[in-house]
Amino acid sequence: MKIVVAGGDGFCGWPTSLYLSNRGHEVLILDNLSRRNIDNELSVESLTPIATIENRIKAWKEVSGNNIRFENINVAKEIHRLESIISEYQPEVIIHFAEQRAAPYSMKSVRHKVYTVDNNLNATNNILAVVAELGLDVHIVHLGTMGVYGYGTAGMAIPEGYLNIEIPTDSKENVKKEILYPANPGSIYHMTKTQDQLLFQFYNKNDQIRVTDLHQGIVWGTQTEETKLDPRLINRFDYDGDYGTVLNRFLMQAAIDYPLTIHGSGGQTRAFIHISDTCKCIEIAISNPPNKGERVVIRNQMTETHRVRDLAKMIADITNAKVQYLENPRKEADENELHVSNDSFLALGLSPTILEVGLLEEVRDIAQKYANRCDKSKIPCVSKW
Ligand code: USQ
Repeated sequence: MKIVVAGGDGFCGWPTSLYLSNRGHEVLILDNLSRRNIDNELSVESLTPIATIENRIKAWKEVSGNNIRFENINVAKEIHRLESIISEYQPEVIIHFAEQRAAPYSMKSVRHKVYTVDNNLNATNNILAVVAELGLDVHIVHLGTMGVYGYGTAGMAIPEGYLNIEIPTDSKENVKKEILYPANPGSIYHMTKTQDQLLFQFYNKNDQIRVTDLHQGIVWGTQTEETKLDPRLINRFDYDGDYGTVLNRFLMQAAIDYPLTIHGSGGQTRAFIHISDTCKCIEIAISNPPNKGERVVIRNQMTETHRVRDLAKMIADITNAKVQYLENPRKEADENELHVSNDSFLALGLSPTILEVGLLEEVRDIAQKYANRCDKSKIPCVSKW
């Protein structure tokens, strides 16, 4: 298939691009390298040394014989260029990763809030508007987040996007309706993904655009089968207080003898998925598109749930790391239950990478190997809300 990967230089976008290219798809990456620029802004670097996008693509050609095309474009701003690229390329699928993805970064200041809203919503709207304008029958696959739901429980597993409700009417008869599961974002970043859902609903209704929205949990791990093939293909690993996510941060902290940074009581329960499973889920989503006229398909892209303090214990048990309980910099529930339905990917054949199995390899092959590149001053979470 001809596939556009918007945001194909990022943590999820790069391994997904390689995975799809390896399976015979024709891949065009659209990216303005914003993640690399934000690293410069924050004076941090990926723990793993990542090659330039040009060298990544060159290495991939050498290793696999496959071409990946790259266009340096800001899809949130360059609407006319986006339209001409899509019109010329005629993709069958557009995978949309082109959003600012860190909650702490989105909450740093007014400027960061404005940037995140501006970038994320315009990127989504531009892609949808261009596909509608060109009248192409493209399947748009979007990386959303579990955070659109909040992390509470209403005594049921969080469904895959939709909730069946009954509304008492004026005539006393109950009317059955299906609505989007109520949004409950915890940061400006998560808020943009809840707004994305409405953009998808609108364009789906108005222009019959086929959309799959993937509500992904926290990704852990670094490498996939493809990124392991050459050092220049290595994926990024964020450990800093803004972009590092909890499990990868703990793994790196354990590798450098830095007490694991648990926010609050560590009773926060979150959903997790390994980066290899992200790629598999995207492939499954592409192979199972909605039909023309069908409502937006929403799938929960996660494989396990864990409490933060249990993760810390799991890592401490295998590495002898110490833990520290810090004042929580975020406004979030100290303790929560989380029960999520992920039936759709399991039914379509996903066989999850189990956390307990992959952790040790991750500590040994990534965190310990590149520990000398860590700048400890960048570990604390300084963004507070
Ligand atoms: N946390 C700690 N210690 C740390 C870092 C985080 O206890 O050193 C806690 C946080 O307070 C929070 C939880 O771990 O309770 C998760 O934080 P996180 O930074 O790993 O994840 P989050 O901010 O939720 O965002 C990440 C990705 C985002 C994705 C989201 C999926 O950055 O792109 O959408 O995970 S989800 O969390 O399911 O909404």
